[in-house]
Amino acid sequence: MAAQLQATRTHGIDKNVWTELVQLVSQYQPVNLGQGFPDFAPPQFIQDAFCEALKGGPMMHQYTRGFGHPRLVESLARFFSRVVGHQIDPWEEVLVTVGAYQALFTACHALVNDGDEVVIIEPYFDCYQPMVQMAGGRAVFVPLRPKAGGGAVRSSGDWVLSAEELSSSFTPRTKAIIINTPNNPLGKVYKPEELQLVADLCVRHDVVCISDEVYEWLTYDGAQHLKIASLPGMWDRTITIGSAGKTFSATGWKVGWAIGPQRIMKHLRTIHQNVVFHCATAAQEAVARGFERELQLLGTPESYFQQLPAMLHPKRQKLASCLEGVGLQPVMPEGGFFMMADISSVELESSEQSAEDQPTDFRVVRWLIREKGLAAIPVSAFYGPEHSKEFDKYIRFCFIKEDSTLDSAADILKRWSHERSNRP
Ligand code: IK2
Repeated sequence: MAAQLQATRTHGIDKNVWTELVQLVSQYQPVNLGQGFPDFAPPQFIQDAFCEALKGGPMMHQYTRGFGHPRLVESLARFFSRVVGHQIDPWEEVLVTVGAYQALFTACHALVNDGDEVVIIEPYFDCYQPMVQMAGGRAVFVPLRPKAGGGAVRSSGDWVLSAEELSSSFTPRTKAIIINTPNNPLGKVYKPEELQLVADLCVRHDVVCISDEVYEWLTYDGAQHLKIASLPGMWDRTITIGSAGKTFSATGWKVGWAIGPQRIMKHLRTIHQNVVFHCATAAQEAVARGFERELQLLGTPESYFQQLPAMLHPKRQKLASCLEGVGLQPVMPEGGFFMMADISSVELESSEQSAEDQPTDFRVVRWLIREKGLAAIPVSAFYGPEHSKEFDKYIRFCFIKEDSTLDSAADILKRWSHERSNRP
Protein backbone atom coordinates (compact mmCIF):
# COMPACT_ATOMS: atom_id res chain seq x y z
CA MET A 1 0.00 0.00 0.00
CA ALA A 2 2.78 2.44 1.01
CA ALA A 3 4.55 2.07 -2.36
CA GLN A 4 1.31 2.87 -4.20
CA LEU A 5 0.52 5.73 -1.88
CA GLN A 6 3.69 7.61 -2.72
CA ALA A 7 3.80 9.53 -5.99
CA THR A 8 6.88 8.42 -7.91
CA ARG A 9 7.94 12.03 -8.43
CA THR A 10 8.79 12.18 -4.70
CA HIS A 11 11.02 9.09 -4.68
CA GLY A 12 14.41 9.70 -3.11
CA ILE A 13 13.69 13.28 -2.08
CA ASP A 14 11.82 12.64 1.16
CA LYS A 15 14.88 13.52 3.27
CA ASN A 16 16.69 16.82 3.17
CA VAL A 17 19.46 18.42 5.13
CA TRP A 18 17.20 21.07 6.71
CA THR A 19 14.60 18.74 8.16
CA GLU A 20 17.30 16.77 9.98
CA LEU A 21 19.45 19.69 11.11
CA VAL A 22 16.65 22.03 12.14
CA GLN A 23 15.38 19.18 14.33
CA LEU A 24 18.86 18.63 15.84
CA VAL A 25 19.17 22.37 16.48
CA SER A 26 15.85 22.51 18.27
CA GLN A 27 16.86 19.49 20.37
CA TYR A 28 20.41 20.59 21.33
CA GLN A 29 20.04 24.41 21.15
CA PRO A 30 23.60 25.00 19.88
CA VAL A 31 25.14 28.32 18.92
CA ASN A 32 23.56 28.47 15.50
CA LEU A 33 25.72 29.30 12.49
CA GLY A 34 23.69 26.82 10.46
CA GLN A 35 20.60 28.00 8.63
CA GLY A 36 20.82 31.30 6.76
CA PHE A 37 18.91 33.88 8.72
CA PRO A 38 19.90 36.86 10.89
CA ASP A 39 19.57 36.50 14.66
CA PHE A 40 18.90 40.26 14.88
CA ALA A 41 15.86 42.33 13.96
CA PRO A 42 15.36 43.69 10.45
CA PRO A 43 16.05 47.42 10.02
CA GLN A 44 13.57 49.75 11.71
CA PHE A 45 12.28 51.26 8.44
CA ILE A 46 11.06 47.89 7.18
CA GLN A 47 9.50 46.95 10.51
CA ASP A 48 7.71 50.32 10.48
CA ALA A 49 6.59 49.68 6.90
CA PHE A 50 4.99 46.41 7.99
CA CYS A 51 3.24 48.06 10.96
CA GLU A 52 1.96 50.86 8.72
CA ALA A 53 0.76 48.30 6.19
CA LEU A 54 -1.19 46.49 8.91
CA LYS A 55 -2.83 49.77 9.92
CA GLY A 56 -3.48 50.70 6.28
CA GLY A 57 -7.19 49.88 6.23
CA PRO A 58 -9.37 46.83 5.76
CA MET A 59 -8.03 45.88 2.33
CA MET A 60 -4.55 45.32 3.78
CA HIS A 61 -6.03 42.25 5.47
CA GLN A 62 -7.77 40.83 2.41
CA TYR A 63 -6.67 39.18 -0.82
CA THR A 64 -4.80 41.40 -3.21
CA ARG A 65 -3.96 40.87 -6.90
CA GLY A 66 -2.98 37.19 -7.29
CA PHE A 67 0.14 37.73 -9.41
CA GLY A 68 1.46 40.39 -7.08
CA HIS A 69 0.18 43.31 -5.01
CA PRO A 70 0.01 46.31 -7.39
CA ARG A 71 2.25 48.56 -5.30
CA LEU A 72 4.89 45.82 -5.08
CA VAL A 73 4.98 44.80 -8.75
CA GLU A 74 5.19 48.47 -9.69
CA SER A 75 8.06 49.16 -7.32
CA LEU A 76 9.94 46.00 -8.36
CA ALA A 77 9.50 46.89 -12.04
CA ARG A 78 10.66 50.46 -11.45
CA PHE A 79 13.65 49.34 -9.39
CA PHE A 80 14.90 46.56 -11.67
CA SER A 81 14.21 48.29 -15.03
CA ARG A 82 17.30 50.39 -14.35
CA VAL A 83 19.59 47.40 -13.93
CA VAL A 84 18.44 45.08 -16.71
CA GLY A 85 18.34 47.73 -19.43
CA HIS A 86 14.73 46.89 -20.25
CA GLN A 87 11.52 48.70 -19.27
CA ILE A 88 9.90 45.97 -17.15
CA ASP A 89 6.13 45.69 -17.42
CA PRO A 90 4.85 45.29 -13.83
CA TRP A 91 1.67 43.50 -14.92
CA GLU A 92 3.12 40.98 -17.38
CA GLU A 93 6.75 40.55 -16.41
CA VAL A 94 6.77 40.38 -12.60
CA LEU A 95 5.33 37.63 -10.40
CA VAL A 96 5.30 37.82 -6.60
CA THR A 97 5.74 34.48 -4.85
CA VAL A 98 5.95 32.93 -1.38
CA GLY A 99 9.68 33.54 -1.09
CA ALA A 100 12.28 32.85 -3.75
CA TYR A 101 11.59 29.19 -2.97
CA GLN A 102 8.17 29.28 -4.62
CA ALA A 103 9.55 31.29 -7.53
CA LEU A 104 12.06 28.47 -8.15
CA PHE A 105 9.35 25.82 -7.86
CA THR A 106 7.05 27.75 -10.17
CA ALA A 107 9.78 28.28 -12.77
CA CYS A 108 10.67 24.57 -12.83
CA HIS A 109 7.04 23.48 -13.12
CA ALA A 110 6.24 26.07 -15.77
CA LEU A 111 9.10 25.02 -18.06
CA VAL A 112 10.09 21.42 -17.54
CA ASN A 113 8.46 18.51 -19.37
CA ASP A 114 8.97 14.82 -18.69
CA GLY A 115 12.48 13.85 -19.71
CA ASP A 116 13.75 17.41 -20.11
CA GLU A 117 17.21 18.11 -18.76
CA VAL A 118 18.08 21.02 -16.51
CA VAL A 119 21.72 21.95 -16.00
CA ILE A 120 22.51 22.82 -12.38
CA ILE A 121 25.84 24.34 -11.40
CA GLU A 122 27.21 22.93 -8.16
CA PRO A 123 27.29 23.76 -5.34
CA TYR A 124 23.61 24.65 -5.56
CA PHE A 125 20.86 25.60 -3.15
CA ASP A 126 19.68 22.09 -2.40
CA CYS A 127 16.02 22.38 -3.49
CA TYR A 128 16.86 22.83 -7.18
CA GLN A 129 17.26 19.12 -7.91
CA PRO A 130 14.04 17.96 -6.14
CA MET A 131 12.13 20.74 -7.88
CA VAL A 132 13.42 19.63 -11.29
CA GLN A 133 12.63 16.01 -10.44
CA MET A 134 9.09 16.79 -9.27
CA ALA A 135 8.48 18.59 -12.55
CA GLY A 136 9.50 15.39 -14.40
CA GLY A 137 12.94 16.58 -15.47
CA ARG A 138 16.46 15.30 -14.95
CA ALA A 139 19.17 17.39 -13.30
CA VAL A 140 22.55 17.43 -15.03
CA PHE A 141 25.24 18.63 -12.62
CA VAL A 142 28.31 20.68 -13.48
CA PRO A 143 30.59 21.51 -10.54
CA LEU A 144 32.54 24.64 -9.81
CA ARG A 145 35.93 23.37 -8.73
CA PRO A 146 38.90 24.97 -6.99
CA LYS A 147 41.43 26.07 -9.63
CA ALA A 148 43.97 23.35 -10.24
CA GLY A 149 47.57 23.83 -9.13
CA GLY A 150 49.52 26.28 -7.04
CA GLY A 151 48.81 27.40 -3.52
CA ALA A 152 45.92 27.19 -1.10
CA VAL A 153 42.51 28.11 -2.45
CA ARG A 154 41.44 31.04 -0.33
CA SER A 155 38.68 32.80 -2.23
CA SER A 156 35.39 31.74 -3.75
CA GLY A 157 36.70 33.45 -6.90
CA ASP A 158 39.21 30.60 -7.19
CA TRP A 159 36.34 28.16 -7.80
CA VAL A 160 35.73 28.01 -11.52
CA LEU A 161 33.68 26.26 -14.19
CA SER A 162 35.27 24.17 -16.89
CA ALA A 163 34.02 25.62 -20.17
CA GLU A 164 34.31 22.17 -21.78
CA GLU A 165 32.39 20.44 -19.00
CA LEU A 166 29.66 23.08 -19.10
CA SER A 167 29.27 23.03 -22.88
CA SER A 168 29.17 19.25 -23.02
CA SER A 169 26.35 19.23 -20.43
CA PHE A 170 24.04 20.95 -22.96
CA THR A 171 22.16 18.47 -25.16
CA PRO A 172 19.08 18.68 -27.39
CA ARG A 173 17.06 17.78 -24.26
CA THR A 174 18.32 20.75 -22.23
CA LYS A 175 15.44 23.04 -21.34
CA ALA A 176 16.97 25.27 -18.70
CA ILE A 177 20.03 26.04 -16.61
CA ILE A 178 19.90 27.18 -12.99
CA ILE A 179 22.63 29.47 -11.74
CA ASN A 180 23.02 31.21 -8.40
CA THR A 181 25.11 34.34 -7.94
CA PRO A 182 26.22 35.27 -5.30
CA ASN A 183 26.27 31.57 -4.56
CA ASN A 184 25.01 29.71 -1.54
CA PRO A 185 27.05 28.03 0.01
CA LEU A 186 30.29 29.07 -1.75
CA GLY A 187 29.89 32.86 -1.88
CA LYS A 188 31.09 33.02 -5.47
CA VAL A 189 30.08 36.12 -7.42
CA TYR A 190 30.16 35.23 -11.11
CA LYS A 191 32.46 37.35 -13.24
CA PRO A 192 31.15 38.91 -16.48
CA GLU A 193 33.08 36.41 -18.62
CA GLU A 194 31.65 33.47 -16.64
CA LEU A 195 28.11 34.76 -17.13
CA GLN A 196 28.88 35.36 -20.81
CA LEU A 197 29.88 31.71 -21.16
CA VAL A 198 26.52 30.64 -19.70
CA ALA A 199 24.68 33.20 -21.83
CA ASP A 200 26.35 32.07 -25.06
CA LEU A 201 25.34 28.46 -24.37
CA CYS A 202 21.76 29.49 -23.57
CA VAL A 203 21.47 31.42 -26.81
CA ARG A 204 23.16 28.71 -28.90
CA HIS A 205 20.95 25.92 -27.50
CA ASP A 206 17.77 27.99 -27.03
CA VAL A 207 17.76 27.34 -23.29
CA VAL A 208 16.11 29.35 -20.50
CA CYS A 209 18.30 30.63 -17.66
CA ILE A 210 16.84 30.58 -14.15
CA SER A 211 19.04 33.00 -12.25
CA ASP A 212 18.74 32.86 -8.47
CA GLU A 213 20.03 36.22 -7.22
CA VAL A 214 18.67 36.33 -3.67
CA TYR A 215 22.00 37.65 -2.29
CA GLU A 216 22.45 40.30 -5.00
CA TRP A 217 23.14 43.20 -2.61
CA LEU A 218 25.77 41.32 -0.62
CA THR A 219 29.16 41.59 -2.25
CA TYR A 220 32.55 42.36 -0.69
CA ASP A 221 36.02 43.62 -1.56
CA GLY A 222 34.97 45.15 -4.87
CA ALA A 223 33.19 42.10 -6.28
CA GLN A 224 30.25 43.25 -8.40
CA HIS A 225 27.01 41.48 -8.94
CA LEU A 226 25.94 41.38 -12.57
CA LYS A 227 22.50 40.27 -13.73
CA ILE A 228 22.74 37.72 -16.53
CA ALA A 229 19.42 39.12 -17.81
CA SER A 230 21.28 42.34 -18.66
CA LEU A 231 23.65 40.62 -21.13
CA PRO A 232 22.80 40.96 -24.83
CA GLY A 233 20.08 38.54 -25.88
CA MET A 234 19.44 37.33 -22.33
CA TRP A 235 16.44 39.36 -21.15
CA ASP A 236 14.21 37.33 -23.42
CA ARG A 237 15.35 33.98 -21.96
CA THR A 238 16.06 34.68 -18.28
CA ILE A 239 13.93 34.35 -15.18
CA THR A 240 15.55 36.39 -12.41
CA ILE A 241 14.59 35.35 -8.90
CA GLY A 242 14.85 37.49 -5.76
CA SER A 243 13.87 37.40 -2.09
CA ALA A 244 12.63 40.12 0.23
CA GLY A 245 13.67 37.88 3.11
CA LYS A 246 17.32 38.18 2.10
CA THR A 247 17.00 41.76 0.83
CA PHE A 248 15.56 43.21 4.03
CA SER A 249 16.84 40.65 6.58
CA ALA A 250 13.32 39.37 7.20
CA THR A 251 13.38 35.74 6.06
CA GLY A 252 10.17 34.91 7.90
CA TRP A 253 8.12 37.19 5.66
CA LYS A 254 8.55 34.82 2.72
CA VAL A 255 8.05 37.34 -0.05
CA GLY A 256 9.92 36.60 -3.28
CA TRP A 257 9.61 37.35 -6.97
CA ALA A 258 10.37 36.16 -10.47
CA ILE A 259 11.01 38.67 -13.23
CA GLY A 260 11.26 37.83 -16.91
CA PRO A 261 9.80 38.25 -20.39
CA GLN A 262 6.08 37.96 -20.87
CA ARG A 263 6.42 34.90 -23.13
CA ILE A 264 7.89 32.93 -20.20
CA MET A 265 6.15 34.63 -17.27
CA LYS A 266 2.69 33.75 -18.56
CA HIS A 267 3.52 30.08 -17.94
CA LEU A 268 4.80 30.81 -14.42
CA ARG A 269 1.50 32.58 -13.74
CA THR A 270 -0.37 29.42 -14.70
CA ILE A 271 1.52 27.40 -12.10
CA HIS A 272 1.21 30.16 -9.51
CA GLN A 273 -2.55 30.49 -9.86
CA ASN A 274 -2.91 26.76 -9.36
CA VAL A 275 -0.51 26.45 -6.43
CA VAL A 276 -0.86 29.42 -4.07
CA PHE A 277 -2.60 32.00 -6.26
CA HIS A 278 -1.96 34.71 -3.80
CA CYS A 279 0.65 35.92 -1.28
CA ALA A 280 0.25 37.81 2.02
CA THR A 281 -0.99 41.33 1.29
CA ALA A 282 0.52 43.32 4.18
CA ALA A 283 3.95 41.74 3.73
CA GLN A 284 3.90 42.71 0.04
CA GLU A 285 2.83 46.25 0.87
CA ALA A 286 5.73 46.53 3.35
CA VAL A 287 8.26 45.21 0.83
CA ALA A 288 6.93 47.68 -1.76
CA ARG A 289 7.51 50.54 0.69
CA GLY A 290 11.01 49.17 1.33
CA PHE A 291 11.87 49.22 -2.38
CA GLU A 292 10.43 52.70 -2.80
CA ARG A 293 12.70 53.90 -0.01
CA GLU A 294 15.72 52.14 -1.50
CA LEU A 295 15.05 53.60 -4.93
CA GLN A 296 15.23 57.08 -3.43
CA LEU A 297 18.37 56.33 -1.43
CA LEU A 298 20.19 54.21 -3.98
CA GLY A 299 23.90 54.92 -4.09
CA THR A 300 23.84 56.88 -0.81
CA PRO A 301 25.26 55.70 2.52
CA GLU A 302 21.70 55.60 3.93
CA SER A 303 20.70 52.85 1.51
CA TYR A 304 20.20 49.52 3.28
CA PHE A 305 21.69 47.88 0.21
CA GLN A 306 24.97 49.60 1.14
CA GLN A 307 24.58 49.36 4.89
CA LEU A 308 23.96 45.61 5.04
CA PRO A 309 27.15 44.50 3.23
CA ALA A 310 29.10 47.12 5.21
CA MET A 311 27.71 45.64 8.42
CA LEU A 312 28.48 42.07 7.31
CA HIS A 313 32.02 42.76 6.11
CA PRO A 314 33.63 42.76 9.61
CA LYS A 315 31.58 39.71 10.61
CA ARG A 316 32.98 37.89 7.60
CA GLN A 317 36.51 38.90 8.66
CA LYS A 318 35.86 37.81 12.25
CA LEU A 319 34.62 34.38 11.21
CA ALA A 320 37.43 33.90 8.68
CA SER A 321 40.19 34.70 11.17
CA CYS A 322 38.63 32.47 13.79
CA LEU A 323 38.40 29.54 11.34
CA GLU A 324 41.93 30.12 10.13
CA GLY A 325 43.15 30.27 13.72
CA VAL A 326 41.76 26.83 14.49
CA GLY A 327 43.07 25.21 11.31
CA LEU A 328 39.79 25.09 9.40
CA GLN A 329 40.87 26.90 6.21
CA PRO A 330 38.02 29.15 5.08
CA VAL A 331 37.08 29.85 1.49
CA MET A 332 36.63 33.61 1.60
CA PRO A 333 33.23 34.44 0.06
CA GLU A 334 33.01 37.32 -2.42
CA GLY A 335 29.29 37.58 -1.70
CA GLY A 336 26.34 36.29 0.32
CA PHE A 337 26.52 35.52 4.05
CA PHE A 338 27.97 32.03 4.16
CA MET A 339 31.54 30.79 4.47
CA MET A 340 32.79 27.32 3.66
CA ALA A 341 35.61 25.87 5.76
CA ASP A 342 37.89 22.95 4.98
CA ILE A 343 37.62 20.26 7.66
CA SER A 344 40.34 17.97 6.24
CA SER A 345 42.49 18.62 9.29
CA VAL A 346 39.82 17.24 11.61
CA GLU A 347 40.43 13.74 12.87
CA LEU A 348 37.20 12.18 13.95
CA GLU A 349 36.99 10.84 17.48
CA SER A 350 35.68 7.31 17.98
CA SER A 351 32.17 8.59 18.72
CA GLU A 352 32.15 10.42 15.39
CA GLN A 353 33.43 7.42 13.48
CA SER A 354 30.40 5.25 14.20
CA ALA A 355 28.59 5.99 10.94
CA GLU A 356 31.43 5.30 8.48
CA ASP A 357 29.03 5.04 5.55
CA GLN A 358 27.89 8.65 6.08
CA PRO A 359 29.65 11.57 4.39
CA THR A 360 32.41 13.07 6.55
CA ASP A 361 30.87 16.55 6.63
CA PHE A 362 27.51 15.20 7.88
CA ARG A 363 29.27 13.23 10.62
CA VAL A 364 31.29 16.25 11.71
CA VAL A 365 28.26 18.56 11.70
CA ARG A 366 26.05 16.18 13.70
CA TRP A 367 28.89 15.68 16.18
CA LEU A 368 29.55 19.43 16.44
CA ILE A 369 25.90 20.09 17.26
CA ARG A 370 25.53 17.27 19.78
CA GLU A 371 28.91 17.35 21.49
CA LYS A 372 30.17 20.90 21.06
CA GLY A 373 27.01 22.94 20.84
CA LEU A 374 27.76 24.56 17.48
CA ALA A 375 25.64 24.25 14.33
CA ALA A 376 26.99 24.40 10.76
CA ILE A 377 25.77 22.83 7.51
CA PRO A 378 27.47 20.00 5.57
CA VAL A 379 28.45 21.22 2.10
CA SER A 380 27.99 17.86 0.34
CA ALA A 381 24.23 18.53 0.72
CA PHE A 382 24.71 21.16 -2.00
CA TYR A 383 26.02 18.62 -4.54
CA GLY A 384 24.33 15.95 -6.60
CA PRO A 385 25.14 12.26 -6.05
CA GLU A 386 27.97 12.17 -8.63
CA HIS A 387 30.11 14.83 -6.97
CA SER A 388 29.06 14.97 -3.32
CA LYS A 389 31.91 12.70 -2.15
CA GLU A 390 34.45 15.04 -3.73
CA PHE A 391 33.25 17.94 -1.58
CA ASP A 392 32.44 16.37 1.78
CA LYS A 393 35.53 17.96 3.34
CA TYR A 394 33.75 21.31 3.72
CA ILE A 395 31.20 22.64 6.16
CA ARG A 396 29.29 25.93 5.83
CA PHE A 397 28.98 28.64 8.48
CA CYS A 398 26.51 31.53 8.35
CA PHE A 399 27.81 34.94 9.47
CA ILE A 400 24.69 37.11 9.40
CA LYS A 401 24.67 36.86 13.18
CA GLU A 402 25.18 39.12 16.20
CA ASP A 403 28.86 39.61 17.09
CA SER A 404 28.13 37.92 20.42
CA THR A 405 26.91 34.82 18.55
CA LEU A 406 30.05 34.80 16.40
CA ASP A 407 32.17 35.22 19.54
CA SER A 408 30.45 32.27 21.23
CA ALA A 409 31.06 30.17 18.12
CA ALA A 410 34.72 31.26 18.13
CA ASP A 411 35.09 30.19 21.78
CA ILE A 412 33.68 26.75 20.98
CA LEU A 413 35.95 26.34 17.95
CA LYS A 414 39.02 27.40 19.96
CA ARG A 415 38.25 24.96 22.78
CA TRP A 416 37.70 22.20 20.24
CA SER A 417 40.96 23.00 18.49
CA HIS A 418 42.77 22.95 21.84
CA GLU A 419 41.33 19.52 22.65
CA ARG A 420 42.36 18.23 19.22
CA SER A 421 45.92 19.42 19.62
CA ASN A 422 46.15 17.93 23.13
CA ARG A 423 44.96 14.52 22.05
CA PRO A 424 47.52 11.78 22.76
N1 IK2 B 1 17.77 30.66 -3.14
C1 IK2 B 1 18.88 30.63 -2.39
C2 IK2 B 1 20.21 30.59 -3.04
C3 IK2 B 1 18.76 30.65 -0.99
O1 IK2 B 1 19.88 30.59 -0.25
C4 IK2 B 1 17.49 30.71 -0.40
C5 IK2 B 1 17.32 30.72 1.07
N2 IK2 B 1 18.17 29.82 1.73
O2 IK2 B 1 18.51 30.01 2.96
C6 IK2 B 1 18.59 28.88 3.77
C7 IK2 B 1 20.03 28.43 3.93
O3 IK2 B 1 20.69 28.12 2.95
O4 IK2 B 1 20.45 28.34 5.06
C8 IK2 B 1 16.36 30.74 -1.24
C9 IK2 B 1 16.55 30.72 -2.60
C10 IK2 B 1 14.97 30.82 -0.69
O5 IK2 B 1 14.66 32.14 -0.35
P1 IK2 B 1 13.28 32.52 0.38
O6 IK2 B 1 13.52 32.42 1.84
O7 IK2 B 1 12.95 33.88 -0.09
O8 IK2 B 1 12.27 31.51 -0.08
